[in-house]
Amino acid sequence: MLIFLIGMMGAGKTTLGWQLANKLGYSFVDLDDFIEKREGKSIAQIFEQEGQECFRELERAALEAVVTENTKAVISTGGGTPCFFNNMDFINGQGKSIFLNVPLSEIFTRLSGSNLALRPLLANKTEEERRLFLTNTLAARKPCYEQAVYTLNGPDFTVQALLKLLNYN
Ligand code: SKM
Repeated sequence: MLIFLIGMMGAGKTTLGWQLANKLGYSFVDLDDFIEKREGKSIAQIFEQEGQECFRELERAALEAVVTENTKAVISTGGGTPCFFNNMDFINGQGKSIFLNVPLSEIFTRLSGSNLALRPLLANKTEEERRLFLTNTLAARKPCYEQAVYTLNGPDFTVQALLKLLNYN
């Protein structure tokens, strides 16, 4: 069984994915970390040196590799992963997808307190530009995220709520 967590940056995919994997005794894969290890570069370096288009190709290839290498895993995808190529269909063909739906205001607050240098799409933007970017990006991505099999409404999530959703208890 493969379980994919999807949603915007700042939704909590990595933290919750790790907790869920631990609880289930599954492997945990953070797709951004996987890409960084595979390429030997940070996500920020890939964006800077090769551009977003190249990153999206590496991301798709990484998604396929993770699916090939794992049978029981919780996979926290990157914020944009489901919205490029046919990645969302691919994800839904491989396992159970869960959209972590967090209100934009909360995402904005969380990301403002994070290290923006690690988030190339937000780095070098003013607060106003970040707000506009996140507003537009969430609006554009939502129809894609909503193709997930399950949606969990935040801002905060518990492993128990996830397990219940997945019918594991
Ligand atoms: O995959 C990384 C990368 O910074 C792009 C991204 C996005 O498009 O929302 C989110 C991150 O997880």
